[in-house]
Amino acid sequence: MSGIIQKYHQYLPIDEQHIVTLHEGNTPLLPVPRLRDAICPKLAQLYLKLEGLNPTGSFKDRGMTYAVSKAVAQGSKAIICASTGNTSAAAAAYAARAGIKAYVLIPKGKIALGKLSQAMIHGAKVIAINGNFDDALKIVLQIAAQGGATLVNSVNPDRLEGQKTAAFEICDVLGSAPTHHMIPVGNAGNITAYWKGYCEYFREGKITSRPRMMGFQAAGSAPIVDGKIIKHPKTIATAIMIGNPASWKASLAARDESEGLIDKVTDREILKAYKMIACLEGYFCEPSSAAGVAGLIKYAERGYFSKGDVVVCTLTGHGLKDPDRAIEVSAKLQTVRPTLKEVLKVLKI
Ligand code: AN7
Repeated sequence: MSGIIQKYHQYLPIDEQHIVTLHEGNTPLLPVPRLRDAICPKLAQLYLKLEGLNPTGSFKDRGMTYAVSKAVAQGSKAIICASTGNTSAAAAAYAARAGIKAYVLIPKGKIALGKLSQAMIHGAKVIAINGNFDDALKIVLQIAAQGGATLVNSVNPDRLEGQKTAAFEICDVLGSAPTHHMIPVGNAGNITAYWKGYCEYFREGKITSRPRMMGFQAAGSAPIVDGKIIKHPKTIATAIMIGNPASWKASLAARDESEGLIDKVTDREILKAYKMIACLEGYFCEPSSAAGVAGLIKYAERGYFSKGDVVVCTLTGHGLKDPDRAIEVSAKLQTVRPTLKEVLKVLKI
């Protein structure tokens, strides 16, 4: 067993001795027939790429293993990032693994508790700012420019290089590319990275077609769709509450070259998808992760798909990151006296 750098070493050049890995990647590509039948029965197959099963519970580990390895190779003793939560969790973990420092800026009160706990337990220096993600990113860009620490936000190209391996894995498992790839969009790094991965495999003849990239932002936080920076982004999907995406331009190229689209889904649509994935297939993702599936529902209802299409939805992060939201959207927990009679009364069986 090894991580993505060893597995795809010809695509991620670095000296073996500098590799910092938690054995990320190789995540399941789960066929989900019940979800397919509920959303769009004419699809040949629907798969979920379970990125929440990476070591820190999100897809960020793919980019972080390579960015931190490169930082270490260059002699860096510290990394820094702004984050809506998952990047900071991964940065903190890989810095701990490498024995270097991590500095993290987060928007106060706007990151899920599980993610905050991760950054803290791994020993990162965490600072909350009274502002949003975009404010935090501006500050860390300045600190990194002064040379105090290596920037590991996705403006660091090594992050996207690592993240493209998820597309490789999908093609390796299927033996071909899907027809459509549905994915949440925040900073728009991941959609850009997947497209890069598909294009590299296509150029090498490992796949003979490429998917349409279908990205989905949250409606209150959809700068790419609305065509303007959103000063005060709002959504329950805190991971993608980003008003000025770092990879804005590159994601437009991914959209256009793939003849795909980037659209928005409402919080209500995101939460519906979030619950469907959990209830119909037994997999628990965080709300933001469900944006791609929410987009699938939206476009299936419009009759967008054709018979025989093969669709992959990336579920970017694990549900346990944000347990409060799961409890909030579920049936109320009932408490009764500890007797058989009382329990049977509530169970109605
Ligand atoms: C679960 O952690 O930006 O479009 O700072 O955590 O590549 O930004 C997280 C983003 C989707 C969006 N799903 O990916 C951060 C951060 C989850 C996420 C995204 C994020 P990009």
